Amino acid sequence: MTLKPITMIAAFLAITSCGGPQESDQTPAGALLGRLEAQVNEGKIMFGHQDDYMYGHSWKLDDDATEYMQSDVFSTCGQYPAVYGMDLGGIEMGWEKNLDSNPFDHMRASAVAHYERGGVITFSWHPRNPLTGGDAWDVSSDQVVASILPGGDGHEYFMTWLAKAADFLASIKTADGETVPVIWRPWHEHTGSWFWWGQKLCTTEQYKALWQMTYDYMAIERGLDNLVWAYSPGAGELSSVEVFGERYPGDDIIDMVGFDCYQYSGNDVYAADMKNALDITKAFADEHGKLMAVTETGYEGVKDAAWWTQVLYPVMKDYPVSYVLVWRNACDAHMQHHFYAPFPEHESAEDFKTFSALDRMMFIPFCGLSKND
Ligand code: BMA
Repeated sequence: MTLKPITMIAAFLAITSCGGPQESDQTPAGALLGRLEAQVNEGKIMFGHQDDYMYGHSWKLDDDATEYMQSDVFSTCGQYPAVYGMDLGGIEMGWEKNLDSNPFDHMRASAVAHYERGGVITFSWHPRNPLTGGDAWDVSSDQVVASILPGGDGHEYFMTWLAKAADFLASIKTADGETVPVIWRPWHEHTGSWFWWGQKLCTTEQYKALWQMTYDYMAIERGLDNLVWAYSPGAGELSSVEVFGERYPGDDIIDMVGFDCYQYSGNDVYAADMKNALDITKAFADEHGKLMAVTETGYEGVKDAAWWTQVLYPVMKDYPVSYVLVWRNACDAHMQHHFYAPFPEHESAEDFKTFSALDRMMFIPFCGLSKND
C-alpha cells in the first residue's frame, strides 16, 4: 500500500528504533494502519457496530455511568464488536450530547475503554448546515460548501466548527496520555444528495476542496497524528470505478476507502448491490494501494433469521475487507424498528453467534472481570 509522508516517517522511525516496530516511535495513526494492514493480510474482517456502548435496543447508558460494559453485541455473542463507531454530529455546536443524545464525555471515555480492550474506533460526522442553520440533511441550498471554503462568507465560522471537531479528536487519550488512533470518516455518502455536501449540492472541485481544507487544518495545522482518513461514497450511485473516484480527494489525504450500503428489499438485491460496490471499491483500492472496508451496512430490523451467515458473510468473504460496520440499535420508544445489530431475544441471535465464531470474523473477547467476580 502507498504510505502518506507522515506514515512513512513513522514507519522509518519504527524500523530504525532499537526496539523494533513494537517500540512506538510510530504515530498513533501509523500504528493503527499497520495493525489494519496486518489483519487484512491474515484474512481477518473486523465486525463493527455504531454507538455500541451508548445504548441498545432496550437500554441506554446512565448519564453518570463510569464503565462501558453493556452492549447488544456482547449480550448476544459474548464478545464486543472489534470496531466501535460513533458520530461527532453536534460537536460543532458546542453541545454536550451528540445528535443522537450521546454525551461527548461518554463517547470519549468509552472510546478509550474500547481501545484499551483491544478495539478500533471510527468516527463519522453529521455536522449541521453552517449556512442555513438546519441539520446535515438540510439540502435547501447548493451554496453551503461554496460558502465555507476559503474566501467564502462562512469560512471563518466553519473553521470554528473544524476546530471543535479537532479538539475532540485530539482529546481521546488514555490515562497515560497516549492519544487513541481513530478511523476518521467525514463527508460520507457524498455520491448521494441527502447531505449538504452531497453530489448535487456542490461541484467536484468544491467537494475536493472541502476535504483538502479539512485535512490541511486537522492534520497539518493542528498536527493531529491519530487520524486514519477514510473516504466512503454511498453504494447506490456506484456504477463504475470512475464514479467511485470522481470526487476522491487524493492519495495524500486518504488512507482507506469504503462505501455505505444498506438492504432495503430482498436479499438478492442487497447481495448484488454489495458485490457491485465491493468489486468497484476493491479495484479502486488496489489501484491506489489503500485498505478497503464496508464502512456502513445493515438491514433495518434484520428481518431474516440467518442474515449474518447466509447473506452478509457470503457476499463479503472473498474480499480483503478490513471491517464491516452495522448501524445503530436505536433505543428511543418511537424508533424500536431502527436496529441493525441483534440483541439476545432477536430471531437472528443464534445465527449471529455462529457468524461471530467464524474464523475470519474478528470481535473483541471480554477481558475484564469475570461475571462471577
Ligand atoms: C441515521 C439514523 C438517524 C441518526 C443518524 C446519525 O442513519 O440512524 O436516526 O440520527 O444516522 O447517527
